[in-house]
Amino acid sequence: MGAASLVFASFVVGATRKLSDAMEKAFRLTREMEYAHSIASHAAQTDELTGLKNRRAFFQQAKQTYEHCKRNRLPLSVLMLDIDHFKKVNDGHGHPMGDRVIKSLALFLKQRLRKTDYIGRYGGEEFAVVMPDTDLKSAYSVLDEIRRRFAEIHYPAQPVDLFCTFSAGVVELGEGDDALMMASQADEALYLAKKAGRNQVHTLREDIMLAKRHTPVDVV
Ligand code: GH3
Ligand code: MG
Ligand code: MG
Repeated sequence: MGAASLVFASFVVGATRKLSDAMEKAFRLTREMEYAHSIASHAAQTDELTGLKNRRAFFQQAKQTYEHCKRNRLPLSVLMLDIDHFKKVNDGHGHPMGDRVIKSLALFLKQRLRKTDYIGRYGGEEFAVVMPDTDLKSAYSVLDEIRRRFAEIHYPAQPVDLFCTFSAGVVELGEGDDALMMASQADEALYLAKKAGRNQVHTLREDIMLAKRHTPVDVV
């Protein structure tokens, strides 16, 4: 009887150890899968060149911000930026220089915008920005200052250094029925900035534009 108990006890100990090993392995595999999933999901939302949100991820977040600001009656501004004469940069200085300018503008925006603002790479040399809790006048001022400073950067090149500018459009909550519509209105304002001579920020509101007239400087 004593021997049988001993055999049974050692069987239980062995089985418990195997079960515990199997559970530990299962936990480890689950953690590894979660890690792999988070890497894949980050990659699916991120633009490879700039590390910014890609267009899809940007819009997912923009929709949420739009709903939040609308529900809580908070101001919200949406911006669209496009580098001026970018084809000339690629044609005159090569694609790697073009990439460098895109990366530089992405970093420049990241450093100068607030932590709560977010940026998406909307297309090749186009960026979209959401500024929660920011009205049109403030968004316009911030962006115009960024535009002015960005135009001062020079990229060493031959025979002369390269300077780049961007044009931008800004709209605020109310100028569009949803996030997508706001982006399309900001695009319309951007088009006005291009048409007016580039290297400038436009809104669809005359009063804001009249408050801060500036001379465009087409430097590329
Ligand atoms: P505009 O002032 O009217 O915006 O003129 P633009 O020359 O910038 O016009 P457009 O938007 O047509 O040109 C954009 C160019 O950007 C065309 C495309 O080859 C280039 N491009 C798109 N994506 C990339 C990229 O990732 N890297 C580089 N180097 N070039 C890109
Ligand atoms: Mg473009
Ligand atoms: Mg362009």
